Amino acid sequence: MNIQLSPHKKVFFASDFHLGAPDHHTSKKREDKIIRWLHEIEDDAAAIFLVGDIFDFWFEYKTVIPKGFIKFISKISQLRDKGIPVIFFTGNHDLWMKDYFTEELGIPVYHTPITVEINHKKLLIGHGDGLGPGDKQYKLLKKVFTNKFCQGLFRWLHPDIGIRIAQKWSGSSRISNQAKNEDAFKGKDEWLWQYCKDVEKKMHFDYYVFGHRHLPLSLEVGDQSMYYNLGEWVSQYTYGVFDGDNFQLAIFEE
Ligand SMILES: [Mn+2]
Repeated sequence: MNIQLSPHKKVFFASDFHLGAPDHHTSKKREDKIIRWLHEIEDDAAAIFLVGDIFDFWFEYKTVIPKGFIKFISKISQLRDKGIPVIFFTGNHDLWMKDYFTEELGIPVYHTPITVEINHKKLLIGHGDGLGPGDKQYKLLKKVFTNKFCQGLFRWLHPDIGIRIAQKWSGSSRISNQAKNEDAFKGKDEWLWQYCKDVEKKMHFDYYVFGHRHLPLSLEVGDQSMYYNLGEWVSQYTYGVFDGDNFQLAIFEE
């Protein structure tokens, strides 16, 4: 993908909205906040990358999608009608996204990191789950989650049952992550940072942009190379903005 920015235009990045969690009321408040953010940036936006875990759970049945999120989806639809490219990535919570958003709104959905060139700067963008060393337990789980047969079995459960199970599971994995203090900065053991350094040895990127960690980070990968983690929107409301020269992390304050 190649983007050439006109003067005063910028590219925006955000991840880990976790819409739907932890309950309907809290999620609705967050959804409204995201919409206000999108409204604020839309005049400047040359493109908007939503880098995974947009939904706390998402699954596309053959004829059914999960209820809810209608205001968020309408806002995205409005941005698309204005001609603003919106790019989705799946995260570990919504990896069951298929072609619904592509067919309805012309939004590409990526399941793995992609290379994007913006004003001759090279960016590697992805959610970040399952990359780098370690996290063997999740990597095994991802094999089950992405297995066609397992997905087929899940699809045959009635959505009222399947989605309830998935939401319970999603909530419990979040709580156990908090208990393990997964969200704390791990210093040189930050495995996504290690992943960036490994890639950089073979191929240069000016910017590595990931989500998944729920921890806003800006770390040097090498000479003229930075790793940014976008943080999350459950309590921090952080996003990335690139104007063609500088990448910055910002907080949506209103
Ligand atoms: Mn997440």
